[in-house]
Amino acid sequence: MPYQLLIDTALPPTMLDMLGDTCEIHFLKDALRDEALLGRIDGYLTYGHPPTDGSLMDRMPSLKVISNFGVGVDHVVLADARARNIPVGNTPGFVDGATADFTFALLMAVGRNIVIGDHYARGPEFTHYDPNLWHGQEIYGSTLGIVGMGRIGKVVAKRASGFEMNVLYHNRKPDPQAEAALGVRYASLNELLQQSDFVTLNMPLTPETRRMIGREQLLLMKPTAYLINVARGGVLDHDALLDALQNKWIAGAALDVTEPEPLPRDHPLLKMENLIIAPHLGSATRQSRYQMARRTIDNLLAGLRGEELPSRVG
Ligand code: 8YV
Repeated sequence: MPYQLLIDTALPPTMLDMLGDTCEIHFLKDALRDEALLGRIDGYLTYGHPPTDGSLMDRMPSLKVISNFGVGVDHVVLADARARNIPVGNTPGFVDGATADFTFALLMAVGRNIVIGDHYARGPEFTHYDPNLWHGQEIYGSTLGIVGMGRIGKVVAKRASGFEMNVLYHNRKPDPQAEAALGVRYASLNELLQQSDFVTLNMPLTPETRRMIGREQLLLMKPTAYLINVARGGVLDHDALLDALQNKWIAGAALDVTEPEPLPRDHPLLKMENLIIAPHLGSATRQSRYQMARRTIDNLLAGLRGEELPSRVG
């Protein structure tokens, strides 16, 4: 008898191959209208960040495991899963390099006007080379402030050393090992915001980090500085960011994540020229996606068999 598996979004062929004939797959949107089906679900693979709390878990009394594709599980109420003895798996370690690379891709793109320059170079206004245009912020030798010195933050710091950047970081508490290994310096959030040419947000979304960067924090940044968010949209107040970009409190921003995601198509942020936005591509490489898929399926199958999950987050 195959296991009954719930998914929220269609899985790619690689993941279907990994599952083989172990599971019969059902879509969340159908199961939500069919209590009998929900009652038979053994495993839930969260692929597209579906909000998952105790009220949904209670409708799945046979649920043995929730396996999340990705490391961030802010969309799953872990306390509710714990209270119901449902293990939750995630994919730590498989997104770090790709997400740090993408942090740098956004940092360089926004600091060196790559997107706006691309539009200009394709448009009718580009009639002759003009050295007066698109002066960016030097990356080499500038100060990078990393908010969140976890796995991804540390890889960002390694990338920064290649650019001979001066790196400040802010974390819940100082990390002397990271300081020794990476040559980074702990700073209060305010000091980091005041001194950095680039601020990258690399922390998880938790009740403590929700809206950690708002009006007060953006006003502390240099008018020549850039903000990069590859964490979760919820760590940043988007209304405050709009004010910051419109009133030139900062030079620009680059977002890989937003809240909501996507932003409504008529959201005023989408009209800002000093903003670059990407559709949550931080870990979107063939290599990372494959490894994330492997760990997601391994967590799922272990949970279905009542075994310890290779990566259990809650
Ligand atoms: C993933 C991410 O692409 O791992 C995470 O937490 O944010 C991304 O790298 C995403 O979660 C998968 O849907």
